[in-house]
Amino acid sequence: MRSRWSYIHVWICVFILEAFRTFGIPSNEVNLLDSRSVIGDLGWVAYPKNGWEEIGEVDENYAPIHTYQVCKVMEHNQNNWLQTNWILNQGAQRVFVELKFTLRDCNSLPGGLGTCKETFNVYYYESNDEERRNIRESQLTKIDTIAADESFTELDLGDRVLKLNTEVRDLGPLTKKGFYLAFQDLGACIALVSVRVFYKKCPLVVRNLALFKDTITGADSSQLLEVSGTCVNNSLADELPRMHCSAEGEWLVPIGRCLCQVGHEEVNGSCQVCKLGFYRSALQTKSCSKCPPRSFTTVEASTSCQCEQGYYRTESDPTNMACTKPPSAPRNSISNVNETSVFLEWSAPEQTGGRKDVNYNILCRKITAGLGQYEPCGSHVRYLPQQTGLRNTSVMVVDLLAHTNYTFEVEAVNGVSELTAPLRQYVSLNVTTNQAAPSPITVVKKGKTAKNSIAVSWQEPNRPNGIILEYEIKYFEKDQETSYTIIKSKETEILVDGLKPSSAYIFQIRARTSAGYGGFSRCFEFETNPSLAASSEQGQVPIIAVAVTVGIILVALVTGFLMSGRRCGYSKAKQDPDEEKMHFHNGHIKFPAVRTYIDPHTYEDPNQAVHEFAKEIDVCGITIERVIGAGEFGEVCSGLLRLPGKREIPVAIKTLKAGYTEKQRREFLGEASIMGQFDHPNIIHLKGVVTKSKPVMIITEYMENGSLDTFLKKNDGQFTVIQLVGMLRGIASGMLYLSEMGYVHRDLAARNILVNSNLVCKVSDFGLSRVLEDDPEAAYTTRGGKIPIRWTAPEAIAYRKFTSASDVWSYGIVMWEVMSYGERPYWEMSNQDVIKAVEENYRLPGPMDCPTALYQLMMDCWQKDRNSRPKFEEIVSLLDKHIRNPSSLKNLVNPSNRVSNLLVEHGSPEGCVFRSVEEWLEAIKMGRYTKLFMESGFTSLEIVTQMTLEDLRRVGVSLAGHQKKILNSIQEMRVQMMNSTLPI
Ligand code: ACK
Repeated sequence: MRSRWSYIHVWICVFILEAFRTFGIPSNEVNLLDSRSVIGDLGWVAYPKNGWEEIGEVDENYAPIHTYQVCKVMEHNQNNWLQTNWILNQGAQRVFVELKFTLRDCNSLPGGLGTCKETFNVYYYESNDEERRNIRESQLTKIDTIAADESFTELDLGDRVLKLNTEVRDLGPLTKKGFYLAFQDLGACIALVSVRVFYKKCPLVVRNLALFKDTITGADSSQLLEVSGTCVNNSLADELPRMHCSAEGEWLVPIGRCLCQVGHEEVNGSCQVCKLGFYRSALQTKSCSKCPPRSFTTVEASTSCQCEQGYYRTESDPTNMACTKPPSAPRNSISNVNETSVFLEWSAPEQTGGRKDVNYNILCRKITAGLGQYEPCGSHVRYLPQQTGLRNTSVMVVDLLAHTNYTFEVEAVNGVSELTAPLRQYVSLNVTTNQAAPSPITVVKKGKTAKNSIAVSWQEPNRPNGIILEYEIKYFEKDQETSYTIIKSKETEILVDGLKPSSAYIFQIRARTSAGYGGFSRCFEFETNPSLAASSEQGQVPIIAVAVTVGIILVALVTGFLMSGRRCGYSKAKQDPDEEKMHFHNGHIKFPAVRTYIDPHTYEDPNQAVHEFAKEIDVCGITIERVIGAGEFGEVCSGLLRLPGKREIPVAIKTLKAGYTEKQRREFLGEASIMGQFDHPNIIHLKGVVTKSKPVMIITEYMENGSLDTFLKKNDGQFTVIQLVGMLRGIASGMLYLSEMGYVHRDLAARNILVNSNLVCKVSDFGLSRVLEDDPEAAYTTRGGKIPIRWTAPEAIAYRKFTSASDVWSYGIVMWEVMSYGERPYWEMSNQDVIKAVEENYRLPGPMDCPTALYQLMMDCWQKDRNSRPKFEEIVSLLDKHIRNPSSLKNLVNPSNRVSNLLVEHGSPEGCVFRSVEEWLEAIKMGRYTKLFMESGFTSLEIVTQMTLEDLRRVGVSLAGHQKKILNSIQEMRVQMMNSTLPI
């Protein structure tokens, strides 16, 4: 037997050494026993003693290798037991037993051994403590019968083929602290090379920022243990993190997650602080972000960034938004006064502070006449659409008091304005309301009524807009409207007599202030009492008598009135000092203009004229600050003027240079004599003159933005159309005033308009001689006069016919200058060419982006026939309409029709019989060229009429016959257009 075993033994030793060089175990397995790693005696118990035996081998490091073998294949009834030590299960309920063994193939044994087995059994026995006693077989629980996958033969030994078997079995659920294993051999030839007992765990892991501890797998082989994780440092649970530990020691199905706290970000499974200059404010964001512009952090782990000084963030601003600041003040504010309404418009501030929520508030204050004190405007003033929180850059303020000075502050605010120191960013506008007629009377009552009379009373209008000078009571018998009577009264009641009994009369009443009449009230119908039968006949006599008497008086008065030279179209009959009575038959009321301009030439002594119209200013009140330009007679300076008892105001100071002649002095001061007669918000205002000391000076209001032409060039493209129209409206209003005063300017041009800080334009340059010595644009005409050709109407150039109508022509040129931001009219054409072109009915083309309506107005101003040109009154009212209805300015001069730097014929192309290039080409049987014309940009007849032979060649019309035909037709078209637009 010994000899039989010996060859097995030899093999095992070799094999063990080979097979055991390495062992390392997977991370999810925890050994409870590994026979290979036990240093000393294994101490397992074999029973019977001659069954299993331990072979004491050592590996190359002389560490013992514990191998048990048994090979009782030759003997019957084998039952050899090998029992391990008590193995603590360390809390595992399910453990694995890994057996490495070799097994001899029974067939390979010589002699065909009938008792030879090729399996062995494995059992276990649970106990809570180490019971050092033999365990009875009946107490054991069988784990399995183990067979070899590979058994070896004798031949294998020669080849040293390694046929080590590894079998793993699991046992459980374990309920006690530990257990024993027992191996039963029933007659096999086995070498149990190693026994490893282990349990499985799901190893500690950090998943989704949650830490899952080492977890021993469950007792059941298919059990999934749900395990809760704990959030790693500086993180918190979004949803309680959980995972499932499988029986195989694998983490499965993660649920929920942890997120880094704000101020931290996830880096390689842990939460790290945001560095300086970075922040994380929300759990939803993944990582720390750089501080937005204008903000910073002072500590790590910041959840937000602090704004730099002067910059702010509102509570609703997202943390990733740059810090912002309040806007700067609105710019380019303008006002347009219409009686007691003011239209205010401004441009958005230069700096919005980095925000899009800029809006505007209007502060209105009334300046108390005489005292110069401010008081709130009161609740009767209405703002359209509203007073505060305006998103658009304009507002209409209505129901102001007439003839009152107001100051409006337009304040720009944005979301952070409230957070800043109380520093308001605003632009202010001073406005003086005009005259406004009283509002209509709404309450009219009937008083005592008799058969021939009705007492009527009424209430003052809601908005008198001034002192009511009188009331006008219009009445007529019902259905006899064309024949009515008007009575004037200073009281709010009147007894109307001379009426027919039992008759219905219609009454309408209106109030008059210095601004004129307000609208009539609605019609009120009152009836006289019936006459008593007895007295009715007699009653006729006095009525007729009264009527005849009144008729005679009326005739006399009408005659007298007309002879007295008053041109009112009505007659009046005085009843008492406070009442006038007038009868009308389809009459009109007309009020003549009050003042006219007086030519200083009419004064023998021009000095007298100066002192009549201009105030002498004490030179001590004037501080000259700097020279702002050069005038014809000397320097123009800016400075300050302090008049006694008044606050200092900025002024412009025109000086008369030393060494002047008396004529020059007269002419210089002549301008003041003219200017001093004007008082209008769109005419430069004369403050006074200094004649008593030298240098002689003319002091006017200071216009911050200087002359209009330079100002527009400097701000090319900066204004809205409404702002430009506002400027033009101002100029037209100033010109209307001058024309009503009977003053013809003769040199109206953008260079002679001054602009203040509120974009209010004022007409200036009122030369006395009007020979225009001071205008560099003025050129001598053939008739000797010096005239600014480009701005002057043809009749004024030709025969010096200067009228308000010629001023209207110049106004058209100013419109063109304004809409083209200060471009030079007719560009570099010579004066002679301009005169010729205008004579030939050519006109300036519409400026770029100019509303068609405005270009049409310019063209109207350039009508050859001066009587066909619009009057300034019409121009003002047309511009007002456009301001009130800006959509009327939406239509722009068609850019394809606009021929830059090319004059257009007046009235074209409406006079043309053709409506399109296509139609025209078809008509002359040249339709084949339509496409070529279009592609070359000759898309409108207006452009086509400018075409030359060269243009035709470029378009691609190469046949001489076709060129001739087209050119002839163009020529015809030109003539047609001219004829259809030439004034009759
Ligand atoms: O275009 P400007 O700056 O505006 O240069 C000319 C210059 O003086 C010579 O006329 C300026 N100027 C004239 N009157 C005034 C004024 N009332 N306010 C401000 N500037 C003025 C003009």
